[in-house]
Amino acid sequence: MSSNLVIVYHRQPYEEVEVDGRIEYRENKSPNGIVPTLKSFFGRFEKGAWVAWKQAEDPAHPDFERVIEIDDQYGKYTVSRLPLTAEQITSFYHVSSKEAFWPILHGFKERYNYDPVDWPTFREVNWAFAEAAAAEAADGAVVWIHDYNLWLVPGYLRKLRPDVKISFFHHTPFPGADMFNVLPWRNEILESLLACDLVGFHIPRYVNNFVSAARSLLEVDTKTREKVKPELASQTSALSEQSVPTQITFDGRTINLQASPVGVDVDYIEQLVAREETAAKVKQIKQELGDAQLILSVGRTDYTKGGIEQLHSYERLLETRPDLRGKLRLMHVSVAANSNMVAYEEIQSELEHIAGRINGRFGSLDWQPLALLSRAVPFDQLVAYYRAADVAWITPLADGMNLVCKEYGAARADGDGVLVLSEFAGAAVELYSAVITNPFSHKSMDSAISLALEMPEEERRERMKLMREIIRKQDVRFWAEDQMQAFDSADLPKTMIVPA
Ligand code: GDG
Repeated sequence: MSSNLVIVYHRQPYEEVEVDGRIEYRENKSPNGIVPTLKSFFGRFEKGAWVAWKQAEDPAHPDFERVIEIDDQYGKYTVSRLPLTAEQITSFYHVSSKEAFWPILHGFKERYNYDPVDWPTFREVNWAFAEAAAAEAADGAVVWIHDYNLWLVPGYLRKLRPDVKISFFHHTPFPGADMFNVLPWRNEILESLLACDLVGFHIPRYVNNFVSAARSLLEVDTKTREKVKPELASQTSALSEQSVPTQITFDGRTINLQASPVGVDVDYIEQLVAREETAAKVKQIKQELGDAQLILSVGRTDYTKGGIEQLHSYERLLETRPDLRGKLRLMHVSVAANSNMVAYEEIQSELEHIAGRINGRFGSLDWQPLALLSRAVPFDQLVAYYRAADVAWITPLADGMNLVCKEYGAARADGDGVLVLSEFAGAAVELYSAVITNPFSHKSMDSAISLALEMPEEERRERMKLMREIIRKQDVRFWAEDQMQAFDSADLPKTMIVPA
């Protein structure tokens, strides 16, 4: 009971590597993404702890140390590893979280798989996380819980430790009542979230949706409603909102609500871009391309990321524009993060099938229209691709934020490059100068990619300049400050909103 900040996130904050029979804890392979960002918060608190799970044959007698001390560039912190059986992991994570919650959060009712959900196991695992967090937290500590697979932790933790400040951040979209209420456990989930002091989302739309779901089921009251800052209320995105509630009351308590978009580490990405090795990689990529334009698409293999719709659009482009054959390359990086899940394996084979067909239909000995990469690319290599790509094509069907598009902008210190971005990515609310497209419409997808490929340099630079200003301003440090401010005070963070 001694940590002032306890981060509760299902994944461990490092990779375990066995060297000469000893376990070493190493930085995650991808130094980008959310894990290093979360770890950087430890530097701001006297003592920090992280709670995650680790698979064990026998959870009562795990074959690993439950709590370990880490001392890395982010300082000293402890990591509590909850021993879970393979069955518990499958049930709580792969089934309940990924097959039932994930599709609903992203608006895919038809993919929602309700029957296999074992709710008692979900409760049991969330209870174990709450107990581990309660054991780590000092008096009045901040306990910061992440994402929907830990939805019940706040409610349990409030019972175990009424003294701690509980904050919950949603990395996914939050759907409106019509969609959320498909979940039969809706009341229990909402009551748990309303046991928090602060509930955070990327953008105002998700806050509004959360309130709509809460209002539909519980006696809640929204205390204040403020106008969304003009740059976040642009009409270009389907996810824009004009006003947003900032507090909700339930059961005699007031819960702060926050819309705070996660940013990327612009300084780090710019440093990578400035390296000589990166310049050499970019040169090599360009040499290999010759006169062809490079279109880059990066995302996890997931139906929400819209990879299949994108390949169909590319096929239509090559079909209707024979003049472009030989003059384009699409690099489609689609990495599976959840192995052994049927839904993802199906997407992977569908992607391979369409990619094979496109290359077969249009390719030749000298020209391959597309490269499909199913393995993770090292981040410094990815940055070289960002820097070399004429167009970044990021068109998820639904996405809480999407960091890839921000990484692309951060890598374009040269001021060139075009971003084609889905209006259903949270980032579209901020990055209004991208070519915004609707991935559900063939017409919109096809015209957006054509526009991007043909855009004059002056316009490209103008749009990129506007985009980079926002990506730089609302970077990962800005998000961290916003979170700190929100933890510190009962007042709402004012960075995203102005009084009505
Ligand atoms: C969830 C929400 C929200 C991808 N391929 C490679 C690689 N990546 C890295 C990217 C980026 C990260 O993975 C993906 O981040 P996203 O934000 O795009 O997507 P999710 O994983 O779905 O994240 C999302 C996010 O949480 C944060 O709140 O934005 O909406 O779904 O950083 O660079 N990295 C490397 N090689 C790859 O091949 N090294």
